[in-house]
Amino acid sequence: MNSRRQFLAGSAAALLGAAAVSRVGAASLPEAPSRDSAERAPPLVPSTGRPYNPVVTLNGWSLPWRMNNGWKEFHLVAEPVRRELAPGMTAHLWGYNGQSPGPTIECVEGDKLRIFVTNKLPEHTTIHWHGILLPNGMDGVGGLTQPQIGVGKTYVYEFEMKHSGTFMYHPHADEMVQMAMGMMGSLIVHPRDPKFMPVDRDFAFLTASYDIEPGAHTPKVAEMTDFNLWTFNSRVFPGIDHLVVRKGDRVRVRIGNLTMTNHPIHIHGHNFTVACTDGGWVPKTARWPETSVDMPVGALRAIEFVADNPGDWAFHCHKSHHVMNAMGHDVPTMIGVDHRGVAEKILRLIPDYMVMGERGMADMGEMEMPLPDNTLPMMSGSGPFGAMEMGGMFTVVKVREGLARNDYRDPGWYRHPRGTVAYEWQGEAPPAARKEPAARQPEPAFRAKKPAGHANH
Ligand SMILES: [Cu+2]
Repeated sequence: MNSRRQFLAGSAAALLGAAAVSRVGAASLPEAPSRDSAERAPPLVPSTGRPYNPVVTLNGWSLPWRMNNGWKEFHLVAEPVRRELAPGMTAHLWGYNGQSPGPTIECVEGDKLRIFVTNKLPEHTTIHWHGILLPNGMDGVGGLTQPQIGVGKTYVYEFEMKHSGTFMYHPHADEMVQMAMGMMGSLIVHPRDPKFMPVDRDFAFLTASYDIEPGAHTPKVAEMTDFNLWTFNSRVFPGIDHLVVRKGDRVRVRIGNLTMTNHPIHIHGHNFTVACTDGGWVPKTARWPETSVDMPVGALRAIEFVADNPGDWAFHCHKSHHVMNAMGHDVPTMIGVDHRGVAEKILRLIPDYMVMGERGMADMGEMEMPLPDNTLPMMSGSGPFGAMEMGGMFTVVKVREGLARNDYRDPGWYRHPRGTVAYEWQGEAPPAARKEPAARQPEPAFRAKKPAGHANH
């Protein structure tokens, strides 16, 4: 864990950070803690203000604040950052306080918030507080509700949190560019009564998509549809934190979608209900069981389930091209094509050439194809049974018995009880059950009149 201002997330200092009061006085800017690592910080337990059960931000952290005469003061710095998408690939993005996404802001219903926003980008920006009911002039729409925050300037947003729930923040200035560059963060408002909608573990992340050429670092900001990296909190499998939960825990996962398409997020081994949207809590009588939730663009959903089924459960977007990393996808389907003869000829010209796809594309999960620097294999990651052939929006919910209450450490792979894993049939292969095909009838002659020139039409 690194920082520019000796902010040691994960240490006792980080926990005290929430209580840190400016030494310079009330008129000064609050500290703007910063991180340059994609490592998940432990939940930020509040030591000032109203109590709440903090969230765990996948590959992220929560922003410490200071109390100032009844106001909770945060300081966000919009700036260029470097984000490791997974080991082996770093992107040059724009974000907040050293990372993209920016730190999660956590507060409590009834809190008075004062958020300082300093702009260290090369162009103007604003911040919109998505889903929050607030005075119009605090809504952060550049040109409509406020002037743009110029380069080097600091603006102050002040509003009272009137409702609890699951929200996010992002710019409303040069939006296409600034969101394509990764400017976003989660905004969690805890209920004033900690016994309202309680859960044992509460995770949060945002989806983001990027179009970064293999070997490049900076996303193509004018891309509208053809993204090649699909991320949870600007990380791709196998770089995304696992969700470690204790058997029997009630678990909430808060998801926000800031990509340009929808994501059906799917869990294995459990079913869940949608407990909250960015419009508020869903009454219990209005919930129904699901195993996938379709995440609309520009929306948030908090799903909840009881983790009653021990194991390593896939948790992923169900669009199969969103569980892949960067690849060219104008690839012809080669299944069933024998192109060995061709490959030999090509190999004489291009020594690294690989024949792909004649039996499907699963081989790519294991292939060591030479890649340019700073890119990731299309599918990667290995599990206890071999290559997992995944990328993008894929991670694992690890349900284990007897974990300590605040233990989020990786427990390793699940050890299946004897006799509970799919196994290979060792007996005789059954005889082919197919009947002899009936004698083929001669096909009727097909006559087509082909145009032989342009003379006749
Ligand atoms: Cu998706």
